[in-house]
This record gives sequence, structure tokens and C-alpha cells, in this order.
Amino acid sequence: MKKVLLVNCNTEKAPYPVPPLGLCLLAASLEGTWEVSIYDCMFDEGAGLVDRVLQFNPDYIGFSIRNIDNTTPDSVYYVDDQISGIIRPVQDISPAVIILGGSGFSIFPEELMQLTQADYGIIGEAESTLHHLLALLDKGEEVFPSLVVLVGNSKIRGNTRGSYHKGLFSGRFSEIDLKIDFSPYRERGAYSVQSKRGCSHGCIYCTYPLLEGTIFRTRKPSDIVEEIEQAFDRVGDVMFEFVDSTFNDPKGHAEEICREIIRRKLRVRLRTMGINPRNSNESLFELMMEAGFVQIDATPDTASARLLANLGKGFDLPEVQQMATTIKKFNLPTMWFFLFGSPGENEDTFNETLDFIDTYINPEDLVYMASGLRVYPNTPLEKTALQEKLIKPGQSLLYPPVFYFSDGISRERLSVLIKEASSERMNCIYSTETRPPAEMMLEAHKLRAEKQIREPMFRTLLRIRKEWKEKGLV
Ligand code: B12
Repeated sequence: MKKVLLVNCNTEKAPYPVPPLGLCLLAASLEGTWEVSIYDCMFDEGAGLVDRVLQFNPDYIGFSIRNIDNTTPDSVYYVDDQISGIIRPVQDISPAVIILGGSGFSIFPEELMQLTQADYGIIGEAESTLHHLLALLDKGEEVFPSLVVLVGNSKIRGNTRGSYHKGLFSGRFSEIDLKIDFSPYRERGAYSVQSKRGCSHGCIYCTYPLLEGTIFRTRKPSDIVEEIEQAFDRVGDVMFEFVDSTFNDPKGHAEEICREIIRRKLRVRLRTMGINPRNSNESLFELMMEAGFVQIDATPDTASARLLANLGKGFDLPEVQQMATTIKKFNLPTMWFFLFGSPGENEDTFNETLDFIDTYINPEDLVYMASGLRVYPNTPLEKTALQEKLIKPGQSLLYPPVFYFSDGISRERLSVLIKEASSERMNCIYSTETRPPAEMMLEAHKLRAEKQIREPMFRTLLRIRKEWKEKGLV
């Protein structure tokens, strides 16, 4: 049996370390046909990787490139370190066939093929494509031309980008904790679960439809909950996190998942990223609370009716207001995300969003305020950036990253306004404040341990921040 080593190149620990769900799913789809092993660089930055390669002697090595940069104008750029610290040292000592993939790779495949000189790359989800590619390589066959594969020298062969996003994905269980050492993720991280793929929304800056396809492809709620139950039986009390583009799309699926969790009487803690205001109502939140949701993210980006339309969010202001009212009513801990500077932003629209924050958001909830929209290839925002001559035709957007700012308000003025707003409001954080100070973190851990506090960390931190501000300590 030939051997495959899958390498997680991601070492970013903020806002918390995320386990390599995609690699675990790939391993699940290859096991049985190949001997598969995963090397996770998250906690040793790849220090033991070369030794592992020498010992395991794989025929194929797949590198997962998830993060390119942290998408803020004062960017952290991850690519150079991943190439020089992780990929290159392996290429120097191993004759194995090198294959790239992952979400970051899929956004910038041509550039990353060129920078790494890898043998193959697969754009997008890869369970069946990687299986197919390895089978052909095993047989020494010429690579099937309709595969979504990039062949060396960044020449694209049979690039059918997007067309493979139609069928259901295999939906195998990731069994993350059986494939990697999950223990370091337990404390701050979460056990990732995917309930669907695809996103049929059209937010102008977003890569999700390009990465996952534009059609929601849902897994059976009973499978999803079975996966959670089995993982819970093995790992015990840990936060389970849905990593879907939006949790409550298509309408009704999230409700079915919650009902299944309730039916099985699981006592799990759950959190999720995006909730679509359009499909949210009191009965959804009631079910989510009963199922075990202890934290959600809300990402309307703006509370200006005009900007919601400009951004192509697919929901309107009354729907955001109604969702916020429901969240407050249920006191469901929520991290809110606002993104300033989008097309049409000016001081009036900025103030509309601030009014919304003051009127609708629970002051115990965190409001994250960022500015500047990262321009990604093949998005509507890229077209706008071209029309407005922010970028040139053919310009690579990998590095340096390009950020879009509305010409209705200067970047500097926006920064001043956000700074003011976040210093006047205890729960608002400017995105440049990436991590809480170490002493505050320590205090929060102490308090939580002493008082057995189970609320989300951000609420504890916000309380300490408020106390310290009142005492003039920050
Ligand atoms: C959920 C999510 C989060 C959650 C993660 C929660 C969790 N428990 O995992 C949170 C909110 C915490 C988060 C944080 C961040 N995220 Co995020 N996140 C996502 C999201 C929506 C889904 C990721 C996911 O789990 N997908 C499901 C798995 C199954 O898919 P996958 O990993 O992509 O794997 C498949 C394929 O890529 C491929 N594949 C993967 N590896 C390999 C390897 C090989 C060899 C091959 C052939 C194929 C292959 O096959 C897999 C199976 O089909 C993506 C966008 C998206 N729609 O993909 C952004 C995304 C990955 N995040 C992104 C970023 C930037 C970040 C942050 C840096 C943001 C910040 N400023 O803090 C942080 C970094 C966190 C960290 N520690 O690394 C970017 C990365 C690209 C970029 N611009 O750099 C993305 C793509 C969004 C975007 N802006 O375009 N994120």
C-alpha cells in the first residue's frame, strides 16, 4: 500500500487554534486504499516534520494551505513562513509527489503553484478529486484531463473550477480526535463540524461561493448529530462549532439539526459562525438554546440599509433589527462583526451603524469593528476595484493584499471614528486590537477557574475590561 502524508501548514493560534477539519475528512476518504498519516504543524510550527517524513517515507505529501493573511489592513502574511519553514524543507529531502490544496490555496492557486513548484494542486473540496488523482498516479497513468488539477509550472490542465460543486459531498465523519492529537485544541479551541457546503449568497467581497460552490448541499441532520454524539462520547465536554458559511441556510435545516440534538438528549455545548437574519426567527433561537448553543456570531457587516444592499448581503435592515432583538431577548452570547469602508460608506452610514449598535445590541455582547475590505480574485468587489482603478488588470492580489475603502470617507477619518466609538463603548473593539493584553487573559482564566464560570470567554474579558476602565487601569 502506498503512503500519503497530509500536512497542516496552519500555525495561527488567534483567535484560537482551529483543528484541520479538511485534512481529517481527506484522510477519511483515502484510508483503506492508502496508508495515511496527518502531521499537524499547529503547535510545533513544523519542527518535527522533516524527521516524520524521513521515518514514514511517504509516496505522496499533501500540504494544506488554509490561511494567506489575516485579512486586516495591518496584515499578518502567512505564506512565506509556510513555504520556507514547512514546505521547502520537505521538498529538499523527499522525492515524494507534492500536492497542494486548502482554502487559501484555492483562492490563489496559480501564484502558490509558482511559488512552491509543487507537482499538483487541487482547487476546492478534494475528497473525491484527491482519491482520483492518487489512483491515477499509482497506476502511472496520465492525469485525467477533466480533473481540477494544476500541473507543475502553474499550467492549468482541465481546470473545471466550480463545476465539481454540484453533487453531495461524501459526508464521512472527520473523527478529528482519532486522526490528530486533539488535546491542545480542547482548552481554547473547538471541535469543528460541517453541516453543509456551499453558499448561495452573493456578498460582493466573499470567497465562500468560490470555495464551496453556490448551491447549499446539506448533510442529513441525523448524520451530523450522530457525528457529534460519537465525538462527544470520545472527547467529552468540548465546544462543538459549526463551520458552515451560514448555519441557518437553507431554511429549516438548522431547525432539523437542533431538533435531532434535542431528541437524542445530548448535553453538548455548541457555537456557530454566521446566522442569516433572513431565515432567523424566535422559534429558531428557542430551538438553538434548547439544543445547547452557548455562543453565536452575527456578521451583518453594516446596519445601513443602503450599504446592506451595496454589499449584496441578501437581507435587509428590518431583518437585522429583528434578529438583534431576538438575540437580546434570549440573552444568547453573540460576537457581532461590522466592516466599515464598503462601497458607499460615509460618515452618515457609519453613524447609522453606531445607532444600531447602541439601540439593538446587548452591551454584554462583543462588537468587533473592522475597516477595509480585502479584495479577492473572481469576486464582484474585484470588478469594482478594477473599474475604480484601485487595481490593474492582471494584478495578483496575493501580496501585497489590496483593501477597498469607500471614497465617501477617508481611511484615516474612519480609523479615528472607530477608535472614538470603541473607546466610548465598553463592548466595542477595534480590529487592530487583535489580542487582549496578557494580564487581562490571566485575570480572566483565574476568575473563570475560581468561580467556575462557563460563559463565553469574551464576556468575561469584557467584564474585566469594563472594571479596569472604570478604575483607570486601561
Ligand atoms: C469556519 C471558518 C473560520 C472559523 C474556524 C472555526 C473552526 N472551528 O474551525 C473562525 C471564525 C475561527 C475562523 C478564523 C479565521 N479565519 Co476563517 N474560515 C472559516 C471558513 C468559513 C470555513 C473553514 C472550514 O472549516 N471549512 C470546512 C473544511 C472541511 O474545508 P477545508 O478546510 O477548506 O478543506 C477542504 C478543501 O480546502 C480541501 N483541502 C484542504 N486541505 C487540503 C490539502 C490538500 C493536499 C488537498 C489536495 C486539498 C485540501 O479539501 C478539504 C475537504 O474537501 C473559511 C471559508 C470557507 N468557506 O472555506 C474561512 C477561511 C478559511 N478563514 C480565513 C481567515 C483569513 C481566517 C482568520 C485568519 C481570520 C482572522 N483575521 O482572524 C482566522 C484564522 C484562524 C486560525 N487559527 O487559523 C480565510 C483564509 C484565506 C485567507 N484570506 O487568508 C477563509 C478562506 C475565508 C476568507 N476570507 O476567504 N475561520
